[in-house]
Amino acid sequence: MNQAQLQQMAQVVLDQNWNGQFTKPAPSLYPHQWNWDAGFIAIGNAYDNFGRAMAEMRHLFSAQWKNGLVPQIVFGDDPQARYFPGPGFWQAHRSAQAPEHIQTSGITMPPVHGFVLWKMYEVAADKAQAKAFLKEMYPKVLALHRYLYDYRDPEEEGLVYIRHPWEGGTDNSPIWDRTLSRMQIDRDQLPAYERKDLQKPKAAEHRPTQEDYDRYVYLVDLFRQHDYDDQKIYEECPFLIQDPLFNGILSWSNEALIQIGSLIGEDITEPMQWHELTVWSMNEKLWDEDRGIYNAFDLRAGEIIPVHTSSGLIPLCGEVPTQEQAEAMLRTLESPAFGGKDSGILLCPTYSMEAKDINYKKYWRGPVWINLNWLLYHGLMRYDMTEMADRIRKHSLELLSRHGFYEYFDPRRPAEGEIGCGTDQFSWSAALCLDFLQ
Ligand code: 2M8
Repeated sequence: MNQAQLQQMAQVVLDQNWNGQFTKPAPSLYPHQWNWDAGFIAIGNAYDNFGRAMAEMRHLFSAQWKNGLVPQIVFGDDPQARYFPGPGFWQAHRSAQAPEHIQTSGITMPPVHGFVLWKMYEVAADKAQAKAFLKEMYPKVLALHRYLYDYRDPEEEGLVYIRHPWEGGTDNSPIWDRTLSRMQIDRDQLPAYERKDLQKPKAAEHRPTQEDYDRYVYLVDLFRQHDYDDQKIYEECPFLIQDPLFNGILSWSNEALIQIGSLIGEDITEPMQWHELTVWSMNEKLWDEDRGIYNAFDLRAGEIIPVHTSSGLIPLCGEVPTQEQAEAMLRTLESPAFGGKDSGILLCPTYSMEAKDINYKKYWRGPVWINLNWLLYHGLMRYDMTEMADRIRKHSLELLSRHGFYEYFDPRRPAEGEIGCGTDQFSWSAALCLDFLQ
């Protein structure tokens, strides 16, 4: 398939998943609007459909909570949509902070919006229109970051915690295993629920387990019992993790807020302070000198989580590491753990291949994801590591053009069984393909 054909097919996926108000991540598995998906999708649309990219972001932020939180899911009103947990389970209206006019979940997601807006501005054909859009959005993104630093960084370290695996975006990442396994769940006490994500034949094999879902549900139940009060949740929640992917993305967006604020003549004192502190703290607390990667930290247990997933390489995109640290990260990427040097593996597996429990087909426990490849690509480019960056871009395009716009991919060559996994017609795979093709 040539580039023009691939581009056209990616556009078709985005057109088909657009419902007039927002883009569904996938037609049946994810029928509402998701937070970081919306950001990646807006980047893809910014080239040829800037109006739709703006509408996507406006729809997401129309559901921003009064305290600044931007929800993980904004629910659409399609009566056919089948997804668990839906708005009735979340009961976000228990919080006085939730918006009244639209239904949302009660947690957030990686804060991609700052760099998404900056990227949209960079590629915009009509700079005056894009600048006006930045003016409109800047205070909203600033309010989101303020929420994160005010409510999710209790020790004022500059490191934001997530309180649910869904907030991290990497739902069943091995990073969460130990913390989740410490949670003793009494199934009789758990609210009754029915998963809707197991329709496809391989879904049970590829998606998170029942034990995972019990814990996801337990946490949502805890949040709603506390009416989504951040302080009470902080006191009681068994899952409080400072994740390098989340904080790396936050750093990139802090930096973008500084750029946007300077361009539109706003006060940038806050993002400058946030940026400096977060970068410093990530290097002080999360950097693993021996292994050339960033770790996560379990705030509840008070310990480092020394589990190596590609999340620990994402801080490259926010220019968190020094040049020297970045070189160590490149060596990590080239090592047998991530297979970056001619190992026949298509980059980049999401979990260290040296881990005994890597599973190349199981969601966030091994497969390649296009959004993480895209973040890594940009991170490597910032350090002029063009060879590895190009390899990641080429591998991404190879997977997409040969196998289609799947949700995630088995990186092995030859792979056993199917290479494209999860849902097809996946919006961010299509959107970031468009960006990779520019
Ligand atoms: C996946 O997560 C949702 C819950 O948020 C799910 O499994 O139902 C993750 O891959 C997440 O990162 C993504 O934003 C979402 C929609 O694509 O699906």
